Amino acid sequence: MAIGDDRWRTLGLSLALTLLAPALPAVPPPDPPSPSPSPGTGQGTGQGTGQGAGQGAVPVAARPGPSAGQPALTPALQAIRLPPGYRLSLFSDQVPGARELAVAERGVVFVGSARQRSVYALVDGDGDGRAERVLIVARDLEAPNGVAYRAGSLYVAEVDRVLRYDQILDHLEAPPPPRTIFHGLPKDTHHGYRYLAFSPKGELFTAVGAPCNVCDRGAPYGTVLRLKDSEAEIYAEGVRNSVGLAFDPMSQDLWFTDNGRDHLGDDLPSCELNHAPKPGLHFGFPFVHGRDTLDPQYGKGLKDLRRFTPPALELGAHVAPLGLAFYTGEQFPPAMKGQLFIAEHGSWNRSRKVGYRVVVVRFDAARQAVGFEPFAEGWLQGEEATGRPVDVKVAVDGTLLVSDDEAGAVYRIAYAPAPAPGGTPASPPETSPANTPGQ
Ligand SMILES: [Ca+2]
Ligand SMILES: [Ca+2]
Repeated sequence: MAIGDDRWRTLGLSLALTLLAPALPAVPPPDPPSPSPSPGTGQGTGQGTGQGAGQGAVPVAARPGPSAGQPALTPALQAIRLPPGYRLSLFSDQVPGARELAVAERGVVFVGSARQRSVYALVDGDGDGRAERVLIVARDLEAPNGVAYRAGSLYVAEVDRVLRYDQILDHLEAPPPPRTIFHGLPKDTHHGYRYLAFSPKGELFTAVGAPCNVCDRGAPYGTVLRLKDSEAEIYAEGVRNSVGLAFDPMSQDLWFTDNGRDHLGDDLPSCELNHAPKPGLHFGFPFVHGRDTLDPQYGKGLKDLRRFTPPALELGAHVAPLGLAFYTGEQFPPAMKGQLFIAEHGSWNRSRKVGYRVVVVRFDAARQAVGFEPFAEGWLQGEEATGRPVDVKVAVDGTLLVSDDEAGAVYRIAYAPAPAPGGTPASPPETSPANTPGQ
C-alpha cells in the first residue's frame, strides 16, 4: 500500500452478529469437573483443552500461604531489584502463559493466556494482595492474548475477533456464552496476539501487527484500530507490531509500544514508545525504524522522513516492549502519578539478551516523555531468564500488577518503605479490594 492510500481509512470489517455467539464454546461448570473439551469454535486447531486447562480442575486453588498471606519468594524473585521502598510479591503463580491483564471490581483480575487458549480470573476476595482463587473463565479460544474490562463486561481478543462476556463478575464459575462483538481481523498468527484497551471515551482499541518480520502488506496490517460500531477505523498506521496500548489519563492521548524488526544486528533498530495525539499518523514501518533507521529494502533512498511520526522514545533494540500503563493509583509516592510503566518481554535473538524488566517513563508537565529508567529488573541473570514481563496494570488498591508468561505468574509491586529507625512501620495505605476499579 502506498503511504497515504486511504482505501482502508475506514475498513469494511463488519460488526459481528450476535447470531454467531452460539458457535462459541460453553465454559464447563467448575463442579463437577469435565475434562473433555467443550464444543469447538469452528476455527480451532483441533487441540483440546488437555494442555490448555492444564492446571487440573476448575477452579484451581492457589496454594495457601503462611498466616501473613504472603509465602516466601523463590530465589529467582528475591533477585528482582526495585527502587527503594518498593516490594514485589506473588499475586498468583497459577497463571500459565499470563499475558494481558484487566482489573475489575471485587478483587478480580482477568488474564489472557494465548498459549493456554484460556482466560483466567484471579480473585483476591480478602484483599491481602494474593489471589486465593484462580478460575478459567474461557477456554479453547484462538490465542486470547487481549483482555479488557469495562462496566461489568469482560472483553477478550482472539486473533480475528473480539468477544464480550457480560456481567462476568456474577458468573465467574460458569460464564454464559459470550457475544462476538467484532470479527474480521486478519487470521494470520504471525504477530497475531491482540491487545485491547479502552480509551477514556469508552472506545475499544486493538492493533494488528504486520504478518512478517518486515513486509509491506498494507492495511489493516501494521495498524492500531479503533473498533467503532460496525467498522474498524485505522487510528494509526506504519506500526510493525504493537502489543501494548494505553491512554494518558491527563491528556487522553494514545500511547503504544512497537517492536523493532529483526536481523539488522544486535543494536538496530530500536524498539519504540509512540505517541498518537490524533488519528491518521504514520509511524514509519516498514520504511523507517526507530527515529531514523532506514529499512535496507523498504526505506532505500528515502530522503524525507517528515511524513512519518518518530517514536516519542527509543527504548533500545530487541527489548520487546509490550504492555504499558500510566500510573493512576495513590499507593505509590506522588511523583509516580502519571508516569508510564512498560513491560519489556526481552530479546529472543540478540547475541546477549536485553530487556526482561519493567521500566518507568518520565513525563514532563506538558505530558511529553522525557526519558526512562529501570523500575523492576533481575529476571535476567547473565544469559538466563527466570521470567518475561508481558503486561503491567494498576490494581484497584494502587499497586502495580505485572504478568509473566514465562513463569506463569502475576506479580504485585507495592510501595512499602521500611520502618523508620525507632518508629512505627510506614505501611502504605491499603484500600479495600471491593471498591471501584482503577481503570
Ligand atoms: Ca487473597
Ligand atoms: Ca516507528
